[in-house]
Amino acid sequence: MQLEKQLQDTSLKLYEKRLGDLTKEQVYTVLLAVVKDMLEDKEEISGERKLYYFSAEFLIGKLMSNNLINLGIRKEVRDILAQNGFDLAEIEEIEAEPSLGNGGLGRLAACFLDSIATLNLPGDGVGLNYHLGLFKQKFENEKQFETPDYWIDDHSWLNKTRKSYLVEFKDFAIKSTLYDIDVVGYHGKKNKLHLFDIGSVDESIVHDGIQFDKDNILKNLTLFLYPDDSDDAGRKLRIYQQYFMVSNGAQMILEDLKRRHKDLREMHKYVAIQINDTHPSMVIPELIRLLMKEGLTMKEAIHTVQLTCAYTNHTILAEALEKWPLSYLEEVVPQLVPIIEALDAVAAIRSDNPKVAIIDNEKLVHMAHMDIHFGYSINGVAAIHTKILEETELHDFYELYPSKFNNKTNGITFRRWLMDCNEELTDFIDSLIGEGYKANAEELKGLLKYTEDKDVLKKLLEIKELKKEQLAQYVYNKEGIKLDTDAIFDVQIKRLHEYKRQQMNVLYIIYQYLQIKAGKLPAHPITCIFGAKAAPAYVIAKDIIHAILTLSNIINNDPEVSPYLKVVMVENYNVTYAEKLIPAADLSEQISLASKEASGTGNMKLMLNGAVTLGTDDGANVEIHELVGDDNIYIFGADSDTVIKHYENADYHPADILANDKQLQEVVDFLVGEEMRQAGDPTSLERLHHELTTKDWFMTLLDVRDYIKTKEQAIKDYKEREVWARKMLVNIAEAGFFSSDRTIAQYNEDIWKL
Ligand code: 475
Repeated sequence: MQLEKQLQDTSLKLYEKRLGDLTKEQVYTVLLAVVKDMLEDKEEISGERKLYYFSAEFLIGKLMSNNLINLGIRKEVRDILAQNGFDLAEIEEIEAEPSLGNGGLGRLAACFLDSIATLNLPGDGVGLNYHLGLFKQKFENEKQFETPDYWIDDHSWLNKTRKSYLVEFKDFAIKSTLYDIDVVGYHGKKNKLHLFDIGSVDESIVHDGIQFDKDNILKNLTLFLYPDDSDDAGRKLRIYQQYFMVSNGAQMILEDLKRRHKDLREMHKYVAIQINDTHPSMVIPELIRLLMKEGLTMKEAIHTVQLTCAYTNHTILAEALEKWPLSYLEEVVPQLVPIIEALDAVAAIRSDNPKVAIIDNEKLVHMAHMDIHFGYSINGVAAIHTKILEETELHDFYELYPSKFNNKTNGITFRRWLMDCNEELTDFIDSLIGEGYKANAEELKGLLKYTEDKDVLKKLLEIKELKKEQLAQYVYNKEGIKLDTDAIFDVQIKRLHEYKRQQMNVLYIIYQYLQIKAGKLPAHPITCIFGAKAAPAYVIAKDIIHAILTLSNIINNDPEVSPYLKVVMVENYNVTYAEKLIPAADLSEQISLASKEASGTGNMKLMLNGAVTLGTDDGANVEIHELVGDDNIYIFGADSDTVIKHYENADYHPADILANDKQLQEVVDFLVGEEMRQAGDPTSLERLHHELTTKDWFMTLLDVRDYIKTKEQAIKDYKEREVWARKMLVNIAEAGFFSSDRTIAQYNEDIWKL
């Protein structure tokens, strides 16, 4: 009653009309105003000791439905809107998605904020308010093009605050503006996401897709997430962005401590800082610098900073481990250089091993090294990842600081990745085991008692069918492609990267196509669905997209083949699309080269929604495998030890494999055969073919045979509907471990101690 009145009153105030007479856009604006008021009134979580989660990315996605769920009013709002002739789902679609992240790392940060608030822990996010998030992907001539993604409009969740700090660079100083987004916990109080910005950013400098003048910092500082760093100007802009983020965050933290009359020498008693990958690593020297300005000696400053900062590593890929030339830092933030040199000197006293130096012989600053020396914790994001860090990648550091290392297997928030995106499944689970699992995810195990219950299994299949139909409708509206919901929905959705091996899936598709052409039909029709963006400067990744789109044209238009095999790559894959694809997936493709995927989190979301994993023993797949057992997962491929040995011995050569496998050679050569050249761009296809046959750095050909075989088995098993439904049930039941509430409880227990 109260809520209905609020909505009607707001409707009259804003539009002088009753709710039922508004347009959908107006209804969205009214709902946003009411929900923002409710958030405003929520109490903030407080405590002596507070966490600041520093991250260059917060891939929050749309927030309306999540906020309604966490405020506990979603059903009520839906009913009120229905009475007034509106469908809540349609209203929620209107919100623009803030794409403030690339993929897993950014989405993890968003899930963590949800869980931190839900567990009633005082913890805020600190990041940047990119005016244009990650680019919007467009397909033209079977190729990816990037266009700007404007997401900030009059009605966003951003609240402009009065906080502002002066950030000094070598040649100028900038005053920041702080925007906050309220983060409300599930049936709980709230924290904040702080996004820093400047007033002078100029969106009109963007031209020809996402090009812009990289040297004009006042106009471009917070314009884009991860500007293209393939040139010097782009790399320097990243340093500007990173320093701007951490200097603002550090100033905000110290201001708060002073307001609370705390002794800055004891900052570590009141503050924990989690450094999400190395993008915020400059927070360490910046805090030291600011504390020294406040009168601490360098020794005192280092002491308290070292007890405040903790670092999470998300990848072992060399390209993602940031190393900044000291000369760049001198050009952008010279005030940090003497401090970093001092830290390097302290590190050199602790160990004379050149492999753990902060500044190397080529005068490159290794950001991760600084984090490990001057943080109190370093964690990997899945058991196998942490083990590889300890034993291989960061072994010298592990010997130096064994007790700093710990594992925190990633997790996902069930509020978004079950309750929000799959209400039908949520309601069904509620009816079987009650709602306790929403606060204590381990209770999902209660579902295991239904593994022999035919009605339950049947109902699970019906829900999956329904979600597939909903997806088919959505895809048809967006892409104009008709999906056959009887087919297996085989889903690979993640950033495009060679280590994730979308190209292996491509080879499978070619293999299957050639089989069908030769009259050998698959056990069951299969629809291969991709969603992925390629980094704008990553040429081979774009070639892989081109191969997928070209193949999909050939296959979908071939009446002989398309009843059995279809290929769809959805345009502009983002959080919103993920929320539609995940509940509809049958098979979850997690096929990275073992040792390379730190954890993966899509694997967890898909499992929770009843998809069965087809994957390598990599990242969190290993833990999924242990939980569900051999019968409920399809594992294939070389293990991480084998892969690491191949790299050490440099003895992997794709040509050796092709020389002994005529059929595989034929499959690979199809990429540059007549059909593909006619339908696509020969230059791009040849480049991909050349890469695969001469380098294949991520060992596609090593695993592709086992992959094809295992996938064929999965397709066969899928036909046994009840047996398959049991696999689905076990996956859902065992997904409780992957709740980010569990992950955050562990971070707090072992690292933050809030
Ligand atoms: C891992 N992003 C996943 C996920 O822990 C893991 C790096 C440099 C610049 C921009 N973005 C990045 C990542 O490294 C990233 O997203 N890493 C991912 O972190 C969360 O589940 O395996 O690849």
